[in-house]
Amino acid sequence: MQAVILKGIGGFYYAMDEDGRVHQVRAQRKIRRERLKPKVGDRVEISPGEGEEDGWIHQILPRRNELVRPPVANIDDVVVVASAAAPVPDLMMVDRLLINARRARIGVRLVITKCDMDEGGSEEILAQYRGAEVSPMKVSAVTGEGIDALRAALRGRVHALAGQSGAGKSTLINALYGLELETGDLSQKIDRGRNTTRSCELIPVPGGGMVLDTPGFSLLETEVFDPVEIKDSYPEFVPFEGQCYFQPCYHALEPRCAVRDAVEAGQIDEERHARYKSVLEDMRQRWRDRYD
Ligand SMILES: Nc1nc2c(ncn2[C@@H]2O[C@H](COP(=O)(O)OP(=O)(O)OP(=O)(O)O)[C@@H](O)[C@H]2O)c(=O)[nH]1
Ligand SMILES: [Mg+2]
Ligand SMILES: [Zn+2]
Repeated sequence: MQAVILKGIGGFYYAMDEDGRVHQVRAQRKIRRERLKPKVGDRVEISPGEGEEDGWIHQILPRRNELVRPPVANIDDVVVVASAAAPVPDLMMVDRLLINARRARIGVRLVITKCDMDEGGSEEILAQYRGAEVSPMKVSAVTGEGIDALRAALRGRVHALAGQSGAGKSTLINALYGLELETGDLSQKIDRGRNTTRSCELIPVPGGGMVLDTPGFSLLETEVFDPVEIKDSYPEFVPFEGQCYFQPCYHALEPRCAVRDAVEAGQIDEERHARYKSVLEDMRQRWRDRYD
């Protein structure tokens, strides 16, 4: 029968079948030999165990998409969570999450949370993502603002929440679905120097969708790829593509670049473009060193 892997712990996997029953299964030797490691979100062919016995995974069905860290597959949307208040949002991290999700062909959405403590922070963030096609939403887990609208937007979809430690991902999932995932206050996170959320588990939610909580600072691992492809993850550059003097153009330092002109004219956010240039520089370095 077919099932979806909800979580994996030490060689055991928990796979949910079409009737919502969860089976404890292990990967057949054939799969291990092929060096295929089942991932959370994988659709698998299983035979359930009898009684106390474990069942077996016979086959991993082809993946629609996958991420390296956390190792998950077949996600519809990555919901990037950033805080309107503390911790000060790390927008470089937001940009990198967007790039990774878009390269993996996963939908993206930017959610600004803690809007009950907003003193203008949310508008400052949103201004930088005008034209970036991130379907932004503002929410607060304290007042409930925006929670129903976000739940409706995510209905029936498999979505992973990602973003900085302390941004409020687990708290938001609890508010959306009435769950009791562990959350932690900011001072504690700094003292302990680690994330509150550490595991990676898909949770079925009403409406046929599933949610995945992730630890802050995960989802960031990028493969090394040709730096000229980074701009493909910036929808706000698209209207100017093909209008630059040099082709292909990196939209970084080249003269007579239509994207840089658009930045000067205020049509593309300056800080987002500045961060783009440093992501580009970093990838150029890694691309040059890729055979070392
Ligand atoms: N005022 C306010 N505080 C919030 C809101 N959402 C989360 N918080 C607080 O922010 C802190 C961090 O929340 P978590 O949900 O643990 O953050 P996280 O993103 O899951 O963090 P990691 O698991 O470490 O990645 C907690 O003290 C929450 O109570 C909100 O909407 N408003
Ligand atoms: Mg958490
Ligand atoms: Zn250009």
